[in-house]
Amino acid sequence: MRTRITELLGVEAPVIQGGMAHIADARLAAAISEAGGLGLIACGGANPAWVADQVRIARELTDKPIGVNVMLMDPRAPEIAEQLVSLGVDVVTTGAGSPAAYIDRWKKAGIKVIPVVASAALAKRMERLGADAVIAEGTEAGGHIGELATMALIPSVARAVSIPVIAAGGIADGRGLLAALALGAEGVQCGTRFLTVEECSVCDAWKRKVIDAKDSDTIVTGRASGHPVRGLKNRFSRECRKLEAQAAAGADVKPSFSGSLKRAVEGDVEGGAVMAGQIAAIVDERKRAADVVAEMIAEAEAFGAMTAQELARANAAREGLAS
Ligand code: TUI
Repeated sequence: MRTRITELLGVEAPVIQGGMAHIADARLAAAISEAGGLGLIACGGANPAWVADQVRIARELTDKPIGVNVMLMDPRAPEIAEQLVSLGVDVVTTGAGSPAAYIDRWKKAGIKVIPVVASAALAKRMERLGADAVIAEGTEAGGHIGELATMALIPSVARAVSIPVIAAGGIADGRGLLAALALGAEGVQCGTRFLTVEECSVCDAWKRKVIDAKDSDTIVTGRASGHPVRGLKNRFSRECRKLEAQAAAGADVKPSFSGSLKRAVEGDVEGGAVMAGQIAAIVDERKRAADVVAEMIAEAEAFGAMTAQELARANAAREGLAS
């Protein structure tokens, strides 16, 4: 499956891994890149020495392209951004802010720059500043989110820019990839889908929660703070929502999000922020990263060749196999 994204990145499959701060390490990134997609190491919440170490390990595990994700709300983002210039990574994706201050520096170092955007206006700005592509991430996604849904955001962003668009938010199988291509994207970014793979370091309880999740099992906290974050319902997210409701009614209370993702990553899946997207509803097995990527491509190609009637039959058969 070739698109401008596979050409740009030098990969076989137009499937890239979501940032996933505190989670995505060399092992996960290398597994996805080895599978023909693009794996990334998450710099969010990490120290520069850890990032350098993980890039070195990923280089030992694969000869394929490797990226990093920079979380721009991270206080250490400026330091990490500078460090990337000498680390020899192929691609940088950014999230939760504007990477305007860093794009020139990264491009001059030969790094492909792909910011996450949540609107057509920001996509246009990123194109003007020299971004190689954009990731348009809908509100279905896990973690820090924007307002627009993927179904509306992708065609809007694809119309607004001429650089290639990668769709994110709510995509976890070949049907999602095919739908994204139909809406004008030339690749997809998946986070939730890769949470449960064998090579992903999150604890078993987190994987279990993703596998067990129904479509209504995610919740958004932090809207009042201006930094909405989607995660799975648990004691932490319910308590946050309760405090947010009390604050809206005038009470002098405020939920604390600091350290909440780290807590969950360390195994406290009731007391921490277990970030995941709405598509957790259809993620129901573990698999290896390589199988996830291969099956996505095969399914998108097979479904893409079908008539409407055949699609209905194929979907029915798919559910029959799943249950
Ligand atoms: O960045 C993400 N998702 C994330 S980051 C993260 S780490 C975290 N840890 C603790 C608390 C909160 C977060 C977990 N998930 N996705 C990319 C993304 N970027 N989605 C939306 C945006 C975005 C939104 C507004 C990007 C830019 C923007 O406006 C930029 C501007 O300044 O105009």
